[in-house]
Amino acid sequence: MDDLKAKYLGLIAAAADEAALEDLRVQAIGKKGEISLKMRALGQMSPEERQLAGPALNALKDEITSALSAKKAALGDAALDERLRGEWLDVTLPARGRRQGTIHPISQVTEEVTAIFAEMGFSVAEGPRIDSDWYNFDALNIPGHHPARAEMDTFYMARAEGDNRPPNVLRTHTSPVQIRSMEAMGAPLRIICPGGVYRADYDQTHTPMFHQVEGLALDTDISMANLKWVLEEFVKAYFEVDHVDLRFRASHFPFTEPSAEVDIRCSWEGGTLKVGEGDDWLEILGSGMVHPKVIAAGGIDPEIYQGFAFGMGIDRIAMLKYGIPDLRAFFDSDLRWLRHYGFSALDMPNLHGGLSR
Ligand code: 2NL
Repeated sequence: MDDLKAKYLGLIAAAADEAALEDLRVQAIGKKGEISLKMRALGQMSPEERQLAGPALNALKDEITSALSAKKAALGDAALDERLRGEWLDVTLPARGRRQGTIHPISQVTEEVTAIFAEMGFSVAEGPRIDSDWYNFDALNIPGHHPARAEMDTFYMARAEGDNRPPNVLRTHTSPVQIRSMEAMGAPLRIICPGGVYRADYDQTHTPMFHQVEGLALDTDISMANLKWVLEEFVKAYFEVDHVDLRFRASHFPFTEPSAEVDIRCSWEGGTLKVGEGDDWLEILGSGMVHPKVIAAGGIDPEIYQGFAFGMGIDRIAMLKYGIPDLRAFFDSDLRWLRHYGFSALDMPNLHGGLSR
């Protein structure tokens, strides 16, 4: 028994890897292992012999089992140490100049818009891209028969056979995020909601997925004057000019009353856009005072709170600011295009360091 013990404990201590350890386990205490066979032979012994050999064999088996698992753990630790040594990395080294992609203009513009509105006290809210028709339409005062529903070229999700609930939709605007934010945070509220939206439309100026940023400010004393100031500040900061003229044109949206589309004064000299001068007007966003029904749909009392909302296309304002002629190139994943129009990951837009460099 002592010889067996010395033999196996020695072999286990010397095992080089987990495979060798497993071989030893089979050899010693596997079904036909040396110790297992001896245990099987207990049946042929006299009761006196068995009383001595049985417990001793059991103790030996236990000892070998724990030696095996201790060695296995030690081998695992050693393997981990080895791997950590091999994968050691000095994280304080400067980044390699092995530039593959760049920051996409849509990401850049989203960060720019976020930085501008953050300065004015707006936080960013996000939500699901697949949402119920209630959040996408009804809550926004767009009932089932409303022409806006048909006009939106909505993508509908499939329902399981026999499920007669109205189908979910790919959100056609980021407004459902604003309804969810009203429900979750109540008023007063100042948020912007940037993100991808979907409409079944594809041509020179439309892609089935595009990006929008909407804004919402609710409080007890908000008027169109606040909307005008916020948008003026935004346009100046975004186009990085000291002066702009805005033109508010009466319009109609189901979710705002009154509603206005906003144009900015500009010129197109030699094909490049100059904001703040010239005799042309460029439409950049839609806006208005939030419809009381929409405030109520967000679980907020429209007798106490009112506010403004606006929405604009991120892709569109990115094309305008950075002179990108073709919308569809945004979604081509062409590295050459991205290297031309993209931005450095190390230049984070902020109002003090400059939005774009
Ligand atoms: C456009 C027009 C707009 C809004 C979006 C909004 C959201 C809520 C309540 C009220 Cl929750 N309004 N969003 C309001 C006016 C216009 O977008 O032309 N976008 C590109």
